[in-house]
Amino acid sequence: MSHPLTCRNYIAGEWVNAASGATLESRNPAVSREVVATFPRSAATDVETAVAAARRAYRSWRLIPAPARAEYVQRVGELLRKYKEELAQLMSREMGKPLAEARGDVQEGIDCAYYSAGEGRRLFGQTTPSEMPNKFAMTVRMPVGVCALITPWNFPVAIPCWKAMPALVCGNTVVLKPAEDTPACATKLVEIFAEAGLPEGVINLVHGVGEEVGKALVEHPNVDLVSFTGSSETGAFVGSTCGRTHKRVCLEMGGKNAQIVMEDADLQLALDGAVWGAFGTAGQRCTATSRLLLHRDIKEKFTDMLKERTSQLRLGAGTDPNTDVGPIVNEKQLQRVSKYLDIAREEGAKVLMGGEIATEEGLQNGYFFEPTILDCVTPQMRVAREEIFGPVVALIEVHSFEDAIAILNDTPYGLSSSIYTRDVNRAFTAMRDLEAGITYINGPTIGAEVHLPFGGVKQTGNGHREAGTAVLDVFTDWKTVYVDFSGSLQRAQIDNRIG
Ligand code: UN1
Repeated sequence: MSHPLTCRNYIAGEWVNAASGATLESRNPAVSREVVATFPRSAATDVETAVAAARRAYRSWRLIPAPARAEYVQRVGELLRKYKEELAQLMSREMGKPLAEARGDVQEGIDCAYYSAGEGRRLFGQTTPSEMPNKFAMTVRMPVGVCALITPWNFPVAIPCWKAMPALVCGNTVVLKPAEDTPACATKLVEIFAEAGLPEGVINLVHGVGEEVGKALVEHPNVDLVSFTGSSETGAFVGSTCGRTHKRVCLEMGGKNAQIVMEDADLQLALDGAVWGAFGTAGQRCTATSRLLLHRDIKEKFTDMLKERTSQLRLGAGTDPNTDVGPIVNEKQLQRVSKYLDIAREEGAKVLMGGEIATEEGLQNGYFFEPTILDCVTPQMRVAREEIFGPVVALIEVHSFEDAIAILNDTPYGLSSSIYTRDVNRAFTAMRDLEAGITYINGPTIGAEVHLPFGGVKQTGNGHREAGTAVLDVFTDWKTVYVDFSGSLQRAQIDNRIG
């Protein structure tokens, strides 16, 4: 058991405690009594100083040329490479994901740094003819201002990077409010931004509880934009508050992602995808596969294969290299998963495998839930409709391709989707008809790459996308510029018309 780390807020280039001096602790979910870090329990006054610092810094940061801003982000990427292993170990300890996945999380941050940095030399606008002679028309991207970034614990490096890196390249300044479960990961990440030499106030970090710090940020009149990833319940509050206070808001919320396995699929490939999609990160991804829609002709065979493979998964601490499935992040989430199992049983689903909090030797001090397969699930059941965020997958039998598409779409969410089939016509039809922001053909529902848009339709989001060039539309405003070099007044729509 190592000594707990002391995390602080980072405001105007200084590492500081909360004004009140209050602190909280993060714990290792594999060994629940081990304190990983203490961190400030900040309040509205701390948010006030952080937002003021970001506002001051914005005045000069927005004037630094985008390629130069991007160079800082490039440097953050290089430093992330240097600290990759250290950060991955810390992440595994603080939120439990297996080391290989924690390394992937940091890698996603590195990828995002290099990709976003390249954007500093593009940030393309458009030029277009004016309807007048001797007049020029174009669009340029302008920064939005002070951005509040509210991020979850499940990707404690990748998601803050997804948001902060493009925000900074676009000329905004940032106040990051990370999840209370992963303060040490956020602190290390912001230390890296500081080491890259970013001017003071360009990135600020305020730790604390969502209802206190997150709320104060979302309500703050000097915050111009909120980018939020988290639960649908909190997202509804964030969205409505931003609506009321006229802020731009980007919301990434829940998913109830499904993988379809048709009767013509490569079953071994579909199995690999299902196990990775359902149990990777212990199902704690918004892209996790929580429903498997199995064609009736292969359902029995595929279910046997799935049971066999699932029974081989090793539950354990993320820091143990033999672990396949790590713990649930905290007690509250563990209870939530457990509650869904009660609901599943009451609704008449059959627990084929798992279904309990793990109590074996070595696991009983952590928050471990057995990898769980639910059978006889119907699309109306709550376990088929609500996000569980744990290692639980629901099997639903489908009778045809059309039936599979309809059931996949029969949820309020629309983040990720997948179909395994060898039929190219079905693959393209699925690509068109699945109501989701992301569709994988012959691949699992997880594993998005940073240079492509990420986000969902329906209740998953609010129409914005992260990553790819699409994120530029979140972090910039279009300015339309007309340059009239005719030397006389030219009236649009009136002068210079043929009739
Ligand atoms: C999330 O779960 O919030 O596509 C993000 C994936 C990862 C990102 C997941 N690259 O599964």
